[in-house]
Amino acid sequence: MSNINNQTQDLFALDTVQDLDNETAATCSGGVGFLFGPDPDVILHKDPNGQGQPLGVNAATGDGVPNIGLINGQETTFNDQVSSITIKRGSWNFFGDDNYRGQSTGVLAPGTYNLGANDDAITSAFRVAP
Ligand SMILES: [Ca+2]
Repeated sequence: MSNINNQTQDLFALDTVQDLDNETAATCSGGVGFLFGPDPDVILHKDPNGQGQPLGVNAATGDGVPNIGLINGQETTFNDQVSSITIKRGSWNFFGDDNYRGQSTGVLAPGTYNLGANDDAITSAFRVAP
């Protein structure tokens, strides 16, 4: 009888783990970057000057999002559509191809940037420094 009760409690513990928010889950899994978090480190915008549809990005230093057009196997509408970037935390580099390849913006500190030559080209984002 007590064994059955213990098993029930373990199942509830698993449910609690699944309820962790994305940021906590990312931290637990080694800091994998993610999109759509509630407190983004970076906001990608579809229009210049921090305007247009936003996409929140989070990642630990030394990590990033290898393809902003794909998250959990689902397509977003942001690949090659970003025109400005607001960095709230950290120093970041943005790349024209997936997996941090191709033409890059160079390392950017917190602030809002219009992408200019990289307009509608960004595909991946990497956090270089805290
Ligand atoms: Ca691209």
